[in-house]
Amino acid sequence: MSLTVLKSSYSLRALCRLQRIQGHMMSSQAGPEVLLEQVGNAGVITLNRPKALNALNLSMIRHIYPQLKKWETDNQTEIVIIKGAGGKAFCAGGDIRAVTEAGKVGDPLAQDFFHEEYILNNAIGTYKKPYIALIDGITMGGGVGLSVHGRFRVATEKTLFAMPETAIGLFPDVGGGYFLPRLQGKLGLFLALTGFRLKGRDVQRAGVASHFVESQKISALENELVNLKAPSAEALSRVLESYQKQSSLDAEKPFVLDQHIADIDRLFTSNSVEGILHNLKTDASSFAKKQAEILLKMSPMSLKITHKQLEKGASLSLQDVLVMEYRLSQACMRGCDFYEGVRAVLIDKDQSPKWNPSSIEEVSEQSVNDCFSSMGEKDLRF
Ligand code: QUE
Repeated sequence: MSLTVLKSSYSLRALCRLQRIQGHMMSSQAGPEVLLEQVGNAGVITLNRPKALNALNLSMIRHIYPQLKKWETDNQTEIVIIKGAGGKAFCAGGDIRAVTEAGKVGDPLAQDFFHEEYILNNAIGTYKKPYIALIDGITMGGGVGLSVHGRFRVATEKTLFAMPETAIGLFPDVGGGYFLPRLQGKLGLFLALTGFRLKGRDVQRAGVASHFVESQKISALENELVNLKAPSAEALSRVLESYQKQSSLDAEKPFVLDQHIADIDRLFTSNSVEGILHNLKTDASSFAKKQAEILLKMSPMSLKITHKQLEKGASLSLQDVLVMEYRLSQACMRGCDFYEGVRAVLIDKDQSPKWNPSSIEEVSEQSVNDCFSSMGEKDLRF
């Protein structure tokens, strides 16, 4: 089968050394789920499951990781670019439906997926060459893990960012425990507990993206990046800043949370989820009431895990956060809310999960602490 990949998207293709390095055949006609190419000076990763919003599965992780490590020491590769195919999504998350199905029948995929995903997240966070994520579309959960730890993250007006895991009985993983508590004030905890969605320029204003460039300029930007002769971090910054300067879309629009940021810092400051809910319920503002309603729909167990995850993560390295999150992922696989959340949101789509325990008050401190316990030999190691 012939695999001609994305050649036409590069106007200087005659000058580019374009080589399809590796791809995974998903099924007979669907083509590779991830494209790994050398284009000019760059290693280019294209997440290529557009019908599934480029959701990340274990097979994609197993193709990306070894190639990323090869590029890290390869003399011909100066930078790495990651993007999504199809124009709609960068990556809408992990293929968690497959993970929960594996978890139900004791298939090792349920461990391997998180294990290998977090190893990949760490490889991105510690990458020795400039890593540039073009997050031009939906970027949630697992997609955030493929971008946020990299040196450059370019948002567009099509970027939709969220860590929505408390809605499915999980927690904001892929290093959420590291980057979220490092956002301004209590913004990260707010995003983590409520799953609030940030769009376009606001993704940069929140500190998740490093740059904002209009979507229609992204392919020209990519072309310039792959053809840079000496792509030092400074040279890349200059190119990205020049594209950013030429992108005036929504420049005058204030940050969506401008009016609420002081309230978020005040209301989300508490050493417990119960305390935050109390703050929200007793506040006079409609914003606070709305956030209380949102939190009451989320998995109570997930909310308590997430609160502690970010509290601990604030003073841990990315590696130590990922060790903690791997323990949490396996605790969620042992519980029931993750299965019930995926059923309600992704399978039956009834949006009516029956959480167990069903209220915050019923979640014991002990049961939360147990999720953070060492797994000894089975712990994630780097
Ligand atoms: C909350 C989530 C996820 C979600 C929806 C939520 C999530 C996730 C996906 C997703 C989206 C498209 C896919 C897919 C998974 O949706 O984590 O396989 O094709 O991965 O409300 O946490």
